[in-house]
Amino acid sequence: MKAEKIVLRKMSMTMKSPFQTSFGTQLVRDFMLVEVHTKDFVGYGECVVSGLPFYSEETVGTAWHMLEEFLVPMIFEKESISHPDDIAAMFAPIRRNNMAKAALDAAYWDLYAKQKGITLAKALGGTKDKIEVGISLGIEADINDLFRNVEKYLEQGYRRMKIKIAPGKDVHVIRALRERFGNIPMMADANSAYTLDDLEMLKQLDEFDLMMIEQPLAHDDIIDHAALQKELKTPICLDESIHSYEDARKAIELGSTRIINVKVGRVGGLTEAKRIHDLCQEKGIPLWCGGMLESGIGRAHNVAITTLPNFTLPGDTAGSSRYWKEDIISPYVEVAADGTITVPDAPGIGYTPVPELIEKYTTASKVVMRG
Ligand code: OSB
Ligand code: MG
Repeated sequence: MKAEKIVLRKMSMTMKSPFQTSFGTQLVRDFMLVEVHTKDFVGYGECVVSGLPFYSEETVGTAWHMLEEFLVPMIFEKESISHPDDIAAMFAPIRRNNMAKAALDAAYWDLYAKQKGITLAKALGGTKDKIEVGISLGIEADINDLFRNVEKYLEQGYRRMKIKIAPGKDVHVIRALRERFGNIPMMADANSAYTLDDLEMLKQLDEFDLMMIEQPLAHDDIIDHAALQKELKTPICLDESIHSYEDARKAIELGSTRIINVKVGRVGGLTEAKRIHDLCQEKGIPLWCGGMLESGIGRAHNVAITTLPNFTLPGDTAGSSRYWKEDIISPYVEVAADGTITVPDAPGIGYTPVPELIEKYTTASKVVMRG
């Protein structure tokens, strides 16, 4: 794969409704896209940063800097790239900046599959032609709005409800949902809002038979989570704490996590996501694919990675229309009435990025040519 041209884009898309977590509220998604152009194909990757460094330290500004100054020049130093795994190896000396790296890794995986004329799912070693999905629901000021959301997405067929919690919006919210909706598949995501001082409150959640509690403690912790897991019946699922295969290995070894949420951006790309997949399969740790409120392009990559066999729990890859009035791919990612997405069979990511729509939501771009 010989890149002739790489295009970097800053994107800004407004969601249908604000999404509130314990670390803030988002309505506008500022992120980046990268396009890798060869003579015959274009590979697309989404960089799932946001405007503010609250979920992770990376932002549009830091990712742009890393891509422009370091990552894209490294690609052009090579005559060509023979396999997308080489991208991860090439970027390894650069510390962290995983979302910036993942964007190019994803574009090369798309390119690789397109050149071979196969789906990205197949290129990654996927084994499913349908994936199961759930939905992530933000914190609502009025619990009736949350009730309405749960009702709406249950009706649409989503296979599990993930409820964002934060101090003051936790036990009573989960209790109210259990009382109203009965034994639906449900989990909670705290986005690091608690500490071990909240142990008694966290133990109260055990009563509600949640599938798991996601990232209750600090974003950079795997020690306290191990202590907490010993006290809880509910399985802990780490999100923010896992940036790599090594993080996953250590967290599993310590007993800090019984389930892992894999986000391609957070772990630095699809190659690393595959390594984590294989490790977790061997260790008996089930996975699901997390989301970063992606446009259709990042969403398509998430669909593809979820076809790997150890992604056994419904992920956060909801349909395009849950977020966007207008998505930048055709067709949209659609969730069927049974809560599944049928994996597309066109080569590469399988959904077609629409150049005019990409242009419409681009706020800045830079074209870098070989040589
Ligand atoms: O913690 O999983 C998270 C969105 C942005 C940042 C972090 C998270 C989320 C979500 C939404 O839960 C997942 C999605 O619908 O894309
Ligand atoms: Mg999370």
